[in-house]
Amino acid sequence: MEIFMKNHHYGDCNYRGSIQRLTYQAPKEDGSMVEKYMNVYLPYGYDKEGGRKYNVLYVMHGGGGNPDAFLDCAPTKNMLDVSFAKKEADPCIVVFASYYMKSFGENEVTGLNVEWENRQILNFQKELREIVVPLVESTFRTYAASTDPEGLKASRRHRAFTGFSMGGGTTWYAFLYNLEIFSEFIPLSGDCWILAPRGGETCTEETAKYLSDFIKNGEFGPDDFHIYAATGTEDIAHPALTPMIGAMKKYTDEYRFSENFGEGNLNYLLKEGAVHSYEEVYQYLYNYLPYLFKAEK
Ligand code: FER
Repeated sequence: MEIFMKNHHYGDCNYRGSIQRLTYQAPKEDGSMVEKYMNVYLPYGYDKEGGRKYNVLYVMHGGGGNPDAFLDCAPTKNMLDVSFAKKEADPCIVVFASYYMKSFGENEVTGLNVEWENRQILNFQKELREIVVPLVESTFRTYAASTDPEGLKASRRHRAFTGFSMGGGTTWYAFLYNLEIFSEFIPLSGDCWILAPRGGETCTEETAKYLSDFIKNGEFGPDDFHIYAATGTEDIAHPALTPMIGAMKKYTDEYRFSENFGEGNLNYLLKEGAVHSYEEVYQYLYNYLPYLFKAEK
């Protein structure tokens, strides 16, 4: 199927959002604390419209990255400014966080140990639920009336997660471990590693069955979430993500695939010729952004 993508081109925009840095302490695996930060994008007008509440999109970088990666490696901020200024998408708060348990600038990542990375993105789910989301949503004007588990659950329709590569893997884990507090998921060029690294390729059918059983046996049904997946035909994630989505489609009780974005609960964007890079995946985000947060409030 041919995908008709729109392309964002960097251009002047007079309605610019701002970016604030939030720092926080998080516990490492050994219990010691580390100072971390995240970048919080506040859309244009945030300061003026006192009574307004905002949806929140959480964004995760790829392997070796940091909270600045999406902002440094692609014109993501300009894309957000333009989307909101042109009213293509509803203005939302966008949070750029990190799964690494370190202070950035200290050490360099040398080569990727997939087992270790897989553990980090899984461990991050607790920090996401217990520290990141409560801090962001008690600081800024969101739909969370409170940031205890009940308050976050009640506002789950107003919270989405996306990420690139290992951040795409983090997105699948957010789906499996934090569906109580998130309803929309945009895995960009990353497959689900719940059974094994590159499980979408090495154990395709088992991974799809795991994802199906998760919904079949869980608290939330097919109307309670939406997955917008994407990659490119020259992307290293293509041999893992494409067969995995294909296998998920067969579980029609849980996954309602649609070629029309925003319809069903599972969409897929496969861009001809696109490689594994921030410059490609931020464009997928641009295409999906208009469909976010449209569900019944
Ligand atoms: C994937 C392809 C590549 C994926 C992760 C990667 C989680 C990561 C590669 C790297 O960081 O080098 O499908 O899924």
